[in-house]
Amino acid sequence: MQVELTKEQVAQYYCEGFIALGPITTPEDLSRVREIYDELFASRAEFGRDLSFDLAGDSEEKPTLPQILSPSDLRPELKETLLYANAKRIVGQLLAEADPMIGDHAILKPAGYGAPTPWHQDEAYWNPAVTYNSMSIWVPLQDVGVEQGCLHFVKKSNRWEVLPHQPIGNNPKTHGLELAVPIDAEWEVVPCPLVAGGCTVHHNRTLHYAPANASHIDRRALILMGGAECRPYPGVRRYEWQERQAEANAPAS
Ligand SMILES: O=C(O)CCC(=O)C(=O)O
Repeated sequence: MQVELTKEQVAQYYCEGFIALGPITTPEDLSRVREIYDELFASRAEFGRDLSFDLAGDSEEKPTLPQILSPSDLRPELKETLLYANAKRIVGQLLAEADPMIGDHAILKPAGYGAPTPWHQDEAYWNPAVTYNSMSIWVPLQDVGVEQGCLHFVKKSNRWEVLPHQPIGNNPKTHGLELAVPIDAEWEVVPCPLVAGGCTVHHNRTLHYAPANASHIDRRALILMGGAECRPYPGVRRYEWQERQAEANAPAS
């Protein structure tokens, strides 16, 4: 099974900043990925705070949005799965790159108390001196609707600059970011429910969010990120929110 994007899907990604796809892997492959995913989250305490933390708060006991960075470095067999091969194909087709680079992370929204992932643009997390052309392929490992916390996107926000952000709850000790300006009623918000092993693909500037998990099943999502070579940002840009986080989290001297 090899994923081939249609011309319409490629055009929609560039025009609207995201696309939603059906399954990009087989049930057997997905089941193996889910098994590895669950093992990773069961042992997340061992990975240290550089690789595993609460994105939305600072609770070690009961994180409301636990995240693991680079799961395929921790479990290299993930790289051998059909899911990763097809994610790489999607990036390759959207960027016309034969061998695109790819990284990953994983976000779990626990059943019943998984926090919302606030509105944000991924680029707000990255180096302000650099311009990116990258994308995230967001794969739920079970069916996901609005009740479980599927992604929602603002159509055509991929064409915007990076908007002002702040740490979640305006607490600089928090890892996650949220938009620091109000949502405009004119923005066209599109929820993207998916079947297990389906995916959305969004650009690094596309505004997105995911509601809390109000259901009784954990929402497991694996996110593969791919991109083309970065270029220097044309101009000067500072991300004051990153500076506040760095200061708040610096070791006491
Ligand atoms: O999984 C989530 O709740 C958020 C994912 C996200 O923000 C992303 O993939 O860029």
